[in-house]
Amino acid sequence: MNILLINPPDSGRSIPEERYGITSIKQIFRGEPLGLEELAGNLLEHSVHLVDLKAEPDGLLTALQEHTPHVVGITGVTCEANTVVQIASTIRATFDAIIVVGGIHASNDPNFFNRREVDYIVRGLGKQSFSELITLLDKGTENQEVLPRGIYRVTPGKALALKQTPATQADLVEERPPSFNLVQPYRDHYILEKLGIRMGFVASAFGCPHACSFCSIAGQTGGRYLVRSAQAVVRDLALLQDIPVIRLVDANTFGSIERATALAHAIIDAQLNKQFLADIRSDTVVRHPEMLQLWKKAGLRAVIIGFEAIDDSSLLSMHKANKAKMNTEAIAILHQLGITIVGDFIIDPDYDEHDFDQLSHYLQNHPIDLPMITVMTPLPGTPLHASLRPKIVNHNLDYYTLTNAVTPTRLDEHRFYSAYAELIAQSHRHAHI
Ligand code: B12
Ligand code: SF4
Repeated sequence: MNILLINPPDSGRSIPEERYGITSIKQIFRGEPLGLEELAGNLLEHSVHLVDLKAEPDGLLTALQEHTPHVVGITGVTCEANTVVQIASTIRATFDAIIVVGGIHASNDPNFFNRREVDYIVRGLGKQSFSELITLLDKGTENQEVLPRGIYRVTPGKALALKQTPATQADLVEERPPSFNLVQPYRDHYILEKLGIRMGFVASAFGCPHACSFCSIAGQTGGRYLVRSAQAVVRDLALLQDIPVIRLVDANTFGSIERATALAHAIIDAQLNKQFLADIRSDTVVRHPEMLQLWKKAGLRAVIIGFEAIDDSSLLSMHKANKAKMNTEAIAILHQLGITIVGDFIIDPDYDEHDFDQLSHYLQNHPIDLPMITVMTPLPGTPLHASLRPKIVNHNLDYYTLTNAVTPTRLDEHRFYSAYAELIAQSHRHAHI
């Protein structure tokens, strides 16, 4: 079959920009659509193409005309969900293709895509199940057989009959690497912007052993934490031969110390000569500094840590299962090891001037190389969304970029975004990674 995989263009809207002319808050990141490359890696019996509309915003119609797909697969995060529907609608109006939607928003909020513009919704990892769906469609027997796990045929006007489908090791299809070659034409777009260096993505783990209330990662694996073998990860790294910096895109690369240690050894032995960026929790840093030392030897250049908040009561309310003291200790350990810290913080729409001052003071007094500050956002499908639902005033998913307040701000809204912008300006003054 001809299959076209589509990465949506940069999406998302900005309240501070639209209402107050504050342009410094909206973020734009770059990187390869690894999820789609992973899917393609398990569709080798078919003719698969990929169009990355982030790198080539006008590429959709040409891609459709050139590849005349029988099936299109579209991915998307929450702030891209409306754009995904628009793309599906454009395709529906002009081409006769089966339209499948998957990714993090489809996994967490599948009913959003339960509409006429779409044919199938895929929840979870999809690498195995999507390939099985394609086989059924290819044979023309899809109507007579039970759909693969996590896949739903749309039933517009009637809620989907959802089932819990936790992912298993088999869903990783480790033996088949991502089709990195599909994004070759776009490689120059995937750079670490500050340094102008090419950066590639590799996945080594899926899901997370924790369950923070605001986080949508649980939807990716149905709540499970799954790791790939060191051999499979090293194989993928070696495939990205000419790429010097690799972002391990896992939500938590170090959720299994045993596997993370084995992976560091395997990377060292393979002499790949690459540098890495990876996500880690602060309590893992504090409990396992020796593992970080090993990873430093393996090429770990920077870690991304969800510090989220500066006091225990806020961490508790987020179900972060961590302490502010751990954050401070982790900063000292990483500093000593010479590992760059990218630190995520979440400001609450309920913030008053005092809260902004306290966070500002914390950032001035802790050596975090690049603080990343987002607004607490109730992403559909998360426990936070369930608890904040009655307070949500903005339901347009275009604004769910994690840089807009979709619940009311305690401060005057203009003041809230001005204080937010000041915090970003202050924290980025000395930023470097
Ligand atoms: C890499 C990454 C990016 C890349 C995305 C590259 C791309 N697609 O173009 C970049 C840097 C561009 C990016 C941008 C953003 N990101 Co981002 N990103 C990630 C990260 C770290 C990894 C994603 C990844 O590659 N995973 C590995 C792949 C293999 O897994 P996957 O994408 O889930 O795909 C698998 C399945 O979901 C499924 N699947 C996926 N798509 C499809 C499609 C079909 C048809 C099928 C069948 C299956 C399927 O199959 C894949 C293989 O198993 C995640 C966190 C995480 N660990 O997941 C955050 C994450 C996805 N990002 C997030 C956010 C918020 C953003 C931004 C909004 C940030 C911002 N403030 O601007 C922007 C959105 C882009 C925009 N403005 O339009 C959130 C999303 C939360 C949500 N529910 O919306 C996450 C979860 C991080 C977080 N903070 O919680 N991001
Ligand atoms: S530790 Fe990180 S990835 Fe895991 S649930 Fe919490 S925020 Fe999500």
